[in-house]
Amino acid sequence: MRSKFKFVIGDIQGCYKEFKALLKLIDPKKENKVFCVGDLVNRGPDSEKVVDFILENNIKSVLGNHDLHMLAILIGAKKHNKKKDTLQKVISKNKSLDIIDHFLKYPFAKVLSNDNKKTLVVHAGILPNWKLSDVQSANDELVAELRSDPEKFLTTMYSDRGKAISKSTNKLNRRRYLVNVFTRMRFITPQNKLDLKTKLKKSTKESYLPWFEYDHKTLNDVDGIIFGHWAAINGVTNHNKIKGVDLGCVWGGSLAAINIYDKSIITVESRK
Ligand SMILES: [Mn+2]
Repeated sequence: MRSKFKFVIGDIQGCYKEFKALLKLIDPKKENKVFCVGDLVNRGPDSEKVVDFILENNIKSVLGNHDLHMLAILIGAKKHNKKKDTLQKVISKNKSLDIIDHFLKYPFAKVLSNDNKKTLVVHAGILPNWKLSDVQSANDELVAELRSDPEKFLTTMYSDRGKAISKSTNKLNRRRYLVNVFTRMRFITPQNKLDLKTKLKKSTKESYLPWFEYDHKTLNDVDGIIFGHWAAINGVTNHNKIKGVDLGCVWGGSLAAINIYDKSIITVESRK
């Protein structure tokens, strides 16, 4: 069966004008053929307009770190940081419950199927030793916990937990680590330890490599992986099956969409 989704859109981060311009190019008939890679909001100028559009048009996405951050603020687990966050208008909209309801439907990982081909979408990345079933069970575990007690989840998820989990890891640290893998990871060691500080192209720490440079077991089960989150690499992975789609629109780059059928990329320049 053909997926209704045809394009995966990169990190919008409140860049409403560029988002609308991109939709005009890739989905002129408004058939809602797009799936987003997360970080729909924050840092950019028009998060409240993006949120309105997302809710009105039932746009689907995986969760990014900024989406979780917005949820944490809306639910009262975290304060809006005036120096960095640009979510004031979202908060004052008086629509918190609708926004929370909508974003809580988003998973951390999603497989889009098209013509017997499968594309995995995540915000930041996955662990190299995970098979697709492991990706799905980690996703299911987080989603179940987030939906059953959002307040507790969003209050306790913040941590730079980068140490890999084992069977003995307690539930809270396990959850923090998995959230970091799906929504914040860039560099990782062969032992699955995360460097959550470095945002550049290269880690200064020895033995840390970009997560997509390892052999990935999931690639035995899917045909490709699409991720966002890492504007500094400008989508370049030098990997024929793992593609980055965050071209840093909010930082003056561009907003991109990848066609999951032919992997072609369509971009709209930042209007900043
Ligand atoms: Mn991100």
